[in-house]
Amino acid sequence: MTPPVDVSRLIARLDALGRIGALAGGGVSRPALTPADGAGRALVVGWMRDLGLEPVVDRIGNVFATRPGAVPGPSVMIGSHIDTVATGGLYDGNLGVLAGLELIAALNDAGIVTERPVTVAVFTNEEGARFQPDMLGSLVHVGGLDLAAALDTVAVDGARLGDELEAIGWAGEAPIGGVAAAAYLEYHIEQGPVLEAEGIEIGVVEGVQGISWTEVTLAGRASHAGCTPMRLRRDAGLAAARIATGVAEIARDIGGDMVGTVGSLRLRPDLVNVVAESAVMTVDLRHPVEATLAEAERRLAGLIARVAAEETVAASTRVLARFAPVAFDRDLVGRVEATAAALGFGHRRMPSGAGHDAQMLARVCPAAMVFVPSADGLSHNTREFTAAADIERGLRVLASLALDLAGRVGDVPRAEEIRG
Ligand code: HGY
Ligand code: MN
Ligand code: MN
Repeated sequence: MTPPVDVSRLIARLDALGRIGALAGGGVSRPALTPADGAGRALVVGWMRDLGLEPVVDRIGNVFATRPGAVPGPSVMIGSHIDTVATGGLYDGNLGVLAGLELIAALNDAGIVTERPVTVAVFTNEEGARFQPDMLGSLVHVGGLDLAAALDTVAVDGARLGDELEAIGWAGEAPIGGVAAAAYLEYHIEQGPVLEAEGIEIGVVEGVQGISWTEVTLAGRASHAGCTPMRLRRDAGLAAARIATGVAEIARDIGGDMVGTVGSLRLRPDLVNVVAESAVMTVDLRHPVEATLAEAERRLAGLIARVAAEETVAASTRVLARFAPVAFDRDLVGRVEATAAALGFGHRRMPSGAGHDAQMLARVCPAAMVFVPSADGLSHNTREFTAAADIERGLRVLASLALDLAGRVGDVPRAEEIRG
């Protein structure tokens, strides 16, 4: 049975949240623990209170709002994130959190009493673009990262995570891991081209591929671009460029699902007539099979050593994130599939190319995800878009399954019934 969810109400909330950090020309910029993130949190927590929930904030800033069930205990948790990359869209993360609120609203509207509590969760710093690793808040929640170490994480802009959390007023007092989940569901846009290309309405996500993020620092020597013979240069910019092309060659040579990305590359002094003294770059490698991801990492290490020697620069590396592939709970994945089928939606099983908080919750409870198509396969792009009809289908799958998992004790007597 599907609670009476209202997709227009969900879309209105997506639009309202999207106005916080809105970019001229479209898109959203709400990087983790910036004032825009703080304002987004305040809006969402206000909606939680409007729905009769009492949100709690833990010490890493995760927010949990629970609708009580007839029987106290671990809840059915619906979660995701509302921080975005700096060139983000309306849907990445936000859809999963606001769909959870829409479920709560529908349960309230219908007067449904669930057996289990239902919790909506907002996890801190899922994106990992400002503070690494990604999925940091949910990783701390499940005990995968020490709170003190997380609070001492330094951003790419030099800020300390704990200071930023205090500065935006979202350093909570609730203990880490204090809200237990019996099961975790995350509703998310696919962020890639598969569902749209195949004309399929629902993605039944079987797991998340492995993720390897490395920061590479190359130290050469600044010199005059016009006066320094090529043979005498220690050009960090050239070394970085060779590594960047080498990353693409590694991914293409391994082939299949292997992907490799150099998303950030900063040169110093970054001047037209100066041979670059230093380069700091990031390498994002991903693959569904751990052994293959490890092979790509080995090849990257060899590439860096070889280029550094040939260009006479010093190279150092720092791991920013490393997560092995995660398989979601088989039974729960099966129930996502069965729910989509029961609702008559076309569906297919698939892996997630992107990381998600669900991969962390999977460490402590059965977790699964529901995907809907991304227009043009775009995400982490201001043109990110998912049509209302697609949003509604995913919402109905999420709501139906969540109510099944929570159990339905019965309807609270409606006021008119009581009056007789
Ligand atoms: O990078 C990712 O996969 C996610 O967006 N944090
Ligand atoms: Mn996301
Ligand atoms: Mn993202």
